[in-house]
Amino acid sequence: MTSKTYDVAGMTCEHCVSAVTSEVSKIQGVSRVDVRLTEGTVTVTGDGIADETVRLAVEEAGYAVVGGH
Ligand SMILES: [Cu+2]
Repeated sequence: MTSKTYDVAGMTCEHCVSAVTSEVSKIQGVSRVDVRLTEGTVTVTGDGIADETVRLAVEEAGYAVVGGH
């Protein structure tokens, strides 16, 4: 199991946190999603999760992954 943190642009309130958490949680293999509003990040923990899959889920929620770690 690995954890990876992504920067997410556009989150401004708890609704945004819920939307991102909900979409990213749907990804197969994800066991934990931790969105930090003040830092503008989402940390995804699980097995075999591709960066591209996370990026698409964040976009589905209406936000964008920026940069890369
Ligand atoms: Cu919001």
